[in-house]
Amino acid sequence: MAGNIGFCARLGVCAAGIVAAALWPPPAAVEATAATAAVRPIQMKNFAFDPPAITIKAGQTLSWTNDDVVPHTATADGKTWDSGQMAPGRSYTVTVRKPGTYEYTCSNHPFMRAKVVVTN
Ligand SMILES: [Cu+2]
Repeated sequence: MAGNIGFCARLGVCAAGIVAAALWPPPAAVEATAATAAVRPIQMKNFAFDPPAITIKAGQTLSWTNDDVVPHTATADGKTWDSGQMAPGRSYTVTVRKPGTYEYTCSNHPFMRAKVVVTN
């Protein structure tokens, strides 16, 4: 193995190559992990969105989860998306394909405001 490590150090990418080879063909769980990596979580907690501003790439998916004890919504200005009422524990996902800046709020609590920036 020592020889392998030296070889890897010279190549720089060898470790990843070995892992990829060991997992080929990839088990279903690995594919699921890769898919969920495109999902960016946003928490609704203590009457706030966390993070209050998030930057994603076009085509990524936002996933809000209500971790509060009252219903919230994730409602974009202009209704680009609207989760409707989300009871505690519920989630809502949106895949945003168009770059731009999207501000959104909770329609129950207008002081809850946050922003999504979608880049190419
Ligand atoms: Cu709310």
